[in-house]
Amino acid sequence: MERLLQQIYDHILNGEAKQTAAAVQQGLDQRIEPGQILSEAMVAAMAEVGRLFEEGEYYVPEMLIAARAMQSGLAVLKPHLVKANYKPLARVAIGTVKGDLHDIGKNLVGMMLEGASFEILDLGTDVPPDKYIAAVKEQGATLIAMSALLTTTMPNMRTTIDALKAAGVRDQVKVMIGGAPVTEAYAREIGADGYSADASKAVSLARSLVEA
Ligand code: B1M
Repeated sequence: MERLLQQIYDHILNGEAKQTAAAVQQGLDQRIEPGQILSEAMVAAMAEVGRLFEEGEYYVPEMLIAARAMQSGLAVLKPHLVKANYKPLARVAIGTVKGDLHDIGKNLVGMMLEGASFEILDLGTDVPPDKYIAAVKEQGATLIAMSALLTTTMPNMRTTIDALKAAGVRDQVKVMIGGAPVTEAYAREIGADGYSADASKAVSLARSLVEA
């Protein structure tokens, strides 16, 4: 069993999507607990991917390829996690803010969060404030993750936070922000709960926000 979990871990680190899916299926066939496959092989591999990225050994392409391999394994695993009543850490509504169509960074953050046991509601790009509000009110999101790549769309992060307040749901949800032009100081200025510079740090930030 340990050998198979190690294989899944290695396939993810090497970005081998087909092999990851096949090894996850093999694990399920051998009656390994879905939660164990997720935490001991997949989440562990994505944590290592994050570490390698922070150490400068992996770059965005390697991280993306590994995240895609993780997702192919997750597609096989998900129905079994649902059956086993597996509880994700939190439901995260992620999107690129209104007016902004850049989604590569946002998708990477979403994949890394999914690899760390968060449930992802992907709201897409060009997301107006009312969609974030609906994700909280109607879908029970407890964490909002906003991305912006343009200096001209950054102010829509503030607009969204203000809209969450006006809708009376700001205290039901944590808000994290990121994207190339965004800074820690800007996060503080607009009343977000946190900022992260990259997808790996986004995972530790999200964990600390849901634990708080
Ligand atoms: Co655009 N673009 N673009 N573009 N584009 C930039 C952002 C730009 C810096 C290029 C430049 O001029 N040097 C510039 C912005 C200038 C500014 O505002 N200061 C720019 C511009 C001007 C534009 C247009 C206005 C161009 C035009 O039409 N005249 C236009 C705007 C369209 C719109 O959005 N309304 C536009 C369009 C496009 C394309 C459609 C062609 C394409 C996007 C394709 C897509 O996303 N599907 C595109 C691209 C690819 C880029 C660059 C080249 C690359 C962005 C990217 O994907 N990086 C970009 C230049 C650059 O950044 N070097 C540029 C890779 C990605 C992994 O990094 O998104 O930074 P990034 O995400 C990182 C971190 O920022 C962080 O984690 C990620 C991974 O570590 N992160 C988060 C991101 N979101 C996070 C959220 C978090 C936490 C961390 O928590 C919630």
